[in-house]
Amino acid sequence: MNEIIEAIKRSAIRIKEAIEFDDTGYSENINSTGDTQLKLDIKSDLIIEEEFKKVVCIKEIVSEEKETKTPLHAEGIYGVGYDPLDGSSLIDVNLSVGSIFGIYEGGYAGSNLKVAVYVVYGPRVELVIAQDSVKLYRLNKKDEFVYIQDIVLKEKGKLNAPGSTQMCWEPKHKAMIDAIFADGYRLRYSGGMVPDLHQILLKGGGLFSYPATSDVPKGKLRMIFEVFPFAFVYEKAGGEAIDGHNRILNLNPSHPHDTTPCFFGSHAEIERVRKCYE
Ligand code: FDP
Repeated sequence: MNEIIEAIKRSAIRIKEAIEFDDTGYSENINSTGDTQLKLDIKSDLIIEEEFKKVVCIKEIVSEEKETKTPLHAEGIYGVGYDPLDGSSLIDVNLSVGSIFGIYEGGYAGSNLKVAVYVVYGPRVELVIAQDSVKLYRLNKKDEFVYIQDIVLKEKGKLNAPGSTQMCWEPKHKAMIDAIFADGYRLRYSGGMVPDLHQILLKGGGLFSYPATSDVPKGKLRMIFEVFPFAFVYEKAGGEAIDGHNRILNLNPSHPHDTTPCFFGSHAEIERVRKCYE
């Protein structure tokens, strides 16, 4: 497992350099979700694949940027699902973006997730590893990730990050979001799930939601690459992640790119979601 984490660190340092200095333009390619890929999406995906190829315990990888799984080492035991550069369309306006990794053993169900890792490329580069606990590291001048602190959510937070297009929300969802704001929560939403979820984790708690809507009835965010890893992080930090009804980590996708509605937060906010959706 340590070898996988070291490969993620090497990838993060290379992706950080690409974000800082490479062309931010679009390529000619369209990925399996239908998004036109940025040159940086393709480069980040290649960097990660190159680094993971050196790690023999990885059996296969599945990237948000590719339609199908890529076998790596027949003797390997882990499958890694990853989003190489989440929120990449925010790079041209110089907002934070991230990479997300889920390390699975025995298939890509939420219950098979062993470790989740994400990297935030912001004013600083930070790495978060969730195993038994959730640990925050920061890149120093010598290209080392230095331990900063454990991340633990409070019982109730103050931030609200409501995703998707409001005109497509169900009335009950709108009523819940309005009620949360009426209770004094502050809006924090950049449009990049990595920095938005990271902010809630570091500021002690709150709610991030990406619900089922009239335009995306099964939600937008992908289980294997985005939702399961963050559900794992939130649970290990003492919070919760549900799809409105069920625990996210009990879900089992039938296709690598399956999506789900999702709600991440501390206990108090997730309890509100349960009451709204029950
Ligand atoms: P993006 O499409 O820009 O890559 O992964 C999808 C994602 O970003 C998340 O990072 C983000 O939370 C979400 O989409 C934002 O979607 P909305 O603009 O629909 O709220």
